[in-house]
Amino acid sequence: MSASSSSQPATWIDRLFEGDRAALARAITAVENDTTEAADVLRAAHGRTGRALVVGITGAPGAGKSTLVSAVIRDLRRRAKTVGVLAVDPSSPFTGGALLGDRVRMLDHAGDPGVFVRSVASRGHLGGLSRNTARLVDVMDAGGKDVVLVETVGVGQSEIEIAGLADIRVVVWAPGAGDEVQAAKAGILEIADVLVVNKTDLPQAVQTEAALKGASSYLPEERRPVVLKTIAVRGDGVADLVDAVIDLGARKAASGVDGARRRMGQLLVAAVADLARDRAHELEQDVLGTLCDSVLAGDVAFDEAVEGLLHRLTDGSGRPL
Ligand SMILES: Nc1nc2c(ncn2[C@@H]2O[C@H](COP(=O)(O)OP(=O)(O)OP(=O)(O)O)[C@@H](O)[C@H]2O)c(=O)[nH]1
Ligand SMILES: [Mg+2]
Repeated sequence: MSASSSSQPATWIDRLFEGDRAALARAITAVENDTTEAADVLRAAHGRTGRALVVGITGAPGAGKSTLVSAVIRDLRRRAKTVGVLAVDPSSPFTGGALLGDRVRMLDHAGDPGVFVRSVASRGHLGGLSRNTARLVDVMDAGGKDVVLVETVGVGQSEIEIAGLADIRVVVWAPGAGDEVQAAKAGILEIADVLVVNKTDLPQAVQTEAALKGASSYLPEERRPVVLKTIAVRGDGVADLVDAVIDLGARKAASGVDGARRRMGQLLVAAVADLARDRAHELEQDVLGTLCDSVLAGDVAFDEAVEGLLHRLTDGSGRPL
């Protein structure tokens, strides 16, 4: 951004791109709360995304994700990589002990200027959460973080959606953390690039690993996740995990996969859907009512009505359908 366009916000936004911590914190808060500064931040940030490796870390509650994230941060710092972390909790906005625990656990990185950790509270509907997270990933990317880790709790559709923002998805599983069949059913194994069996210090880990390998053996070979074992509390297996993630990231980049572009695609599609829904809700009741009557009377096919409605929402001509 040039100095000539230096309205008040541009000054601090420039500092964001110089790796300034306070500016990054302010930018994230602005985007998270959708303040008037958010649009300026995002416009500037979107010209500078695409450098970071974005890693999604998901899995059942208590599987050891945060402990693992902490160990991964330590390993990445040894490799002189800067790290941004977004800890997302879709289920419990303000009550979640998990978030508090995550913050406490990550405190050992608090004095490190190369690490930036932020919890993302859930607000509004799920789509809003994943969109919000996508924007925050972009801000951290533009803010110069080499690696952005996104931790999500759970194994449902929401986590899959959020994990979709990542270049590399790591699914963490631990003995007793849940039913492996459930994981397979929820499609969580299908989205995994790396499947981590954590807590392998526990004796049941052998069965867990076998069950997960069994469940993922149904996937076509090229989509089968790499399976790795860790003991996050001791840091065992973490270097191998980081090696695998960096290697997969490099391979994806070499094959022309552009994560920032894909995230932008998701954001655009979601924004269009939002806009269409908002405008549809603003339609005068009689317009909608008439259309409903026509469909119910069999005069207009449902698909035709949808197309007509969409056309009406977009061309702005106000013509009758
Ligand atoms: N035995 C053993 N315990 C572990 C290991 N990794 C994590 N834990 C413990 O498992 C518990 C949960 O760890 P977290 O890192 O909070 O798990 P999480 O998946 O982030 O949990 P949520 O965010 O609440 O879903 C903690 O008590 C950890 O100390 C491990 O490798 N072995
Ligand atoms: Mg956690």
